[in-house]
Amino acid sequence: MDISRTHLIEDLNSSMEGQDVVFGGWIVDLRKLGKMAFLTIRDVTGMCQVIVKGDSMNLLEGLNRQSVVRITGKVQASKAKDFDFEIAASEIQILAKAEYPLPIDPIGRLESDIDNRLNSRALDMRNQKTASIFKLRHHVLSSIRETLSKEKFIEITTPKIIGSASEGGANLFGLDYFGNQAYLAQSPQLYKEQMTIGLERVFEISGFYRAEKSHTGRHLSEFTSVDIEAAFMDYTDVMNVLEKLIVDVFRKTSEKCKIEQEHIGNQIKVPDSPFERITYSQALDELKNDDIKLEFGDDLMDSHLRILGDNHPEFYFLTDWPMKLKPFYIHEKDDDPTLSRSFDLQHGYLELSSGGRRLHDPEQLKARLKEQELDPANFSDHLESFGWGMPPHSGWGLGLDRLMTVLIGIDNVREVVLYPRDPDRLKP
Ligand code: AMO
Repeated sequence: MDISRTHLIEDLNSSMEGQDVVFGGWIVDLRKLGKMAFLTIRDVTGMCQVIVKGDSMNLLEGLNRQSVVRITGKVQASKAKDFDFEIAASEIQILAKAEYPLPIDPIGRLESDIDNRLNSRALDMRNQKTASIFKLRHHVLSSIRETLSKEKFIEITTPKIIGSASEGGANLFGLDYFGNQAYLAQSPQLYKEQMTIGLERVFEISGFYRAEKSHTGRHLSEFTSVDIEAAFMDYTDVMNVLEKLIVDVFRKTSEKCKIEQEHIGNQIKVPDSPFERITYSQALDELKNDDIKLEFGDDLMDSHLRILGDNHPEFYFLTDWPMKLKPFYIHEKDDDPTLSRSFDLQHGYLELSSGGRRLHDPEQLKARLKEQELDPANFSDHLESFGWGMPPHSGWGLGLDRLMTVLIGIDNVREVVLYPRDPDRLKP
């Protein structure tokens, strides 16, 4: 059976009147009016109206919406208010029937809650709003790759099954690896640092795993991280790369994705740059004005970030955190060793990224591991590479799913992930 198409729906237009076309898609609407019927057909590029008369009417008996059809017909002018042309069908092939009723209404006329939509996720992709979220995600990924490639970063893929913890012991999923203990990677931290030895500037976009029992709109057990690492760059240099990457993402999607913005009901606004930069100590002062008294070295909790987020509702960097709050690989400041060359990128209260300058001296790194009660023996492969000429380097990890929620203007990461994994969801 021939299943080919001559056109996608977006290629059809009123100037093609009289032309024969073959296209395929799903029946969104089917209305019979006496001896004729009006079908609305959707493919991934758009929707159009089809008029059916004569013998083909028999085929429509018992045919449900969302069934797959292939239409052969002629383009003609239309009097319908939503379409300026339509297709007069000469042949309708039914390629697959959809069952009735479907678990969710893919058109979105009947609203389904997020759980039902996630349970029938493939069908949810026929909803134009959902499809637009994932088309935007595609454009965000291409923009990120374009920006980083221009800055001479090389895309790498590091292992996701690892033999020892890359970020310390907490929040690791363990698994049995042919009788040995293995883990799912929390981040590419150690590998990306090692790669600066030979490739200098690297990036990775991959799923990573955190065994956090968090039930929030911003935590997932499997999330997509954009990671970079660069030799001969300090933390302020990689902050500049991050800022450029974010501005490029917003600018390119706002220019390229007009229809998607209509479908999601949100106009993408290019953020002002440079982003505001405040230090951890300045943040403590701001909180003091709100009667929140924190000591130097206290971590900023969700409630504190909410207050800071009210003061700084757009993108801003929170820099120079106390060393004691930072992972073992973060470098101290030259003028004050209690402070680190590190930063978080925030959007309001939401943390989007963290990063910093790394220790590149193996002895210092060993000392920091011990300070944090980690056993250097578990990092022997990593430490070995530091003897091979490790350049000074910096990097960051950016939560792609969280960035998508900011771009789209929603507050649940589950909306922007195809099949989210959280403590309550392992299927489908
Ligand atoms: P961190 O642990 O802060 O840093 O993670 C970096 C960014 O990843 C995102 N993220 C998450 N998103 C969704 N669900 C989660 N459970 C989750 N955990 C983290 C956040 C966060 O800001 N190795 C360092 C980065 C570096 O220094 O290069 C790291 O992993 O947006």
